Amino acid sequence: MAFKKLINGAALLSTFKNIQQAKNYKKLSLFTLFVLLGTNLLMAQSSATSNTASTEPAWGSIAYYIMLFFLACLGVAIIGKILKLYDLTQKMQGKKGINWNNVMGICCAIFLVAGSYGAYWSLTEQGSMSLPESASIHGVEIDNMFIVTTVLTLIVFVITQFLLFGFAFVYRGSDTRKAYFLPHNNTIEKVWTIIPAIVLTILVVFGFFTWTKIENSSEVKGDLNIDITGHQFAWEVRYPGKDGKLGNVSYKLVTANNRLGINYQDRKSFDDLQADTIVLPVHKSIRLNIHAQDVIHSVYMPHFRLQQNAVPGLPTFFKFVPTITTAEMRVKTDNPKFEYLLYCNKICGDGHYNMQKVVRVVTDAEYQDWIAKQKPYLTDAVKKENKFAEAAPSGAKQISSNRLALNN
Ligand SMILES: [Cu+2]
Repeated sequence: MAFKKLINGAALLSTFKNIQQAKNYKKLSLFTLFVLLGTNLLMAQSSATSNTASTEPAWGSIAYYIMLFFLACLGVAIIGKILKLYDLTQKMQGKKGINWNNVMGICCAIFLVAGSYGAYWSLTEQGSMSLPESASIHGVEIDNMFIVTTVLTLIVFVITQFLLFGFAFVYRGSDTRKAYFLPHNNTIEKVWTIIPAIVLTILVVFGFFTWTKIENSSEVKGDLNIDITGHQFAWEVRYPGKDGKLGNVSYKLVTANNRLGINYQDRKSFDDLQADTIVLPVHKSIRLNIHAQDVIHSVYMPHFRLQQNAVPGLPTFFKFVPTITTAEMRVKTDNPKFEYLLYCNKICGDGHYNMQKVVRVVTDAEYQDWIAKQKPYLTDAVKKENKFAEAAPSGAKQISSNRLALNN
């Protein structure tokens, strides 16, 4: 209410002669308020940027673009008013006013040219930013699919935009021409229904076969099994030990010392290793076993064209073969600090942004070196908790009979 009073007050205080003038003052005071608010917002953002010593300039903020948009609208409105005024003056002088059909037609032609250039600029400037070079075998197939779809939609886009705005310009309203009324045409209906249906069917079938090939686990035997578990807000990575097999896990077994709920009744789990970084040997088939402990997360590795949801209670997996080592990619991208990254691609809570992990693709020899240095999950604390017998590094009898207590 106070805000409304302020606005009306501003209008009342002004020396207006009639109601229309009062309304204008009201609009003007609203606009002033908006500009003030926008300026404050801009200044606040610019000071926040300087405080955090970020390199992002103030003009990169959303407020700036909103202001720019309103300014552009204002510009268009002013030009419109001037034209209208000119039109009226011409008519008052008995001359022919502005031909608005021509104005609209030319506007459509300008929009076609400017829009086409905008689309071209966007494709050439930003197209290369959309996805980095694929670093996995199946990634190349996904990229091919992406390119085919983009080219097809681009052809349709160019044809339809030229027809739409070209017709609006060439056949703009004229006193000498009468529009042809076309209520219905079966041939046109058939053409624009059947052609897109065929093209879309080809694309969907193409996609279906590619996806089946990627997902078909029976064809590829996983050379390396890695468990990846998402929880708010981190990823846990588990590598198999010398036996090459991972032990079973169960959420019921999760404790402070056993955060993955590894089942230590399962001998395969004795040598399972924990790792901070995901290190992958190049040209080997990797099977990521994906788990979640609380909410839905998503394993997303854009360079490998890999994304799979991590769903609590529903373990999933994804198989892929990395083809380019991190060192090779550093040369290719001319960036000595380049790293492959794993992100969480589900907004899973306020610390979601923090769910990032470095993925390093290395040669087989480098991988063997690295894996030899990783520590097992079976620490002394876990052994104590599970009442492992003293000095029993291998063999099934090292677990005491009290281990069922874990299930409580
Ligand atoms: Cu997450």
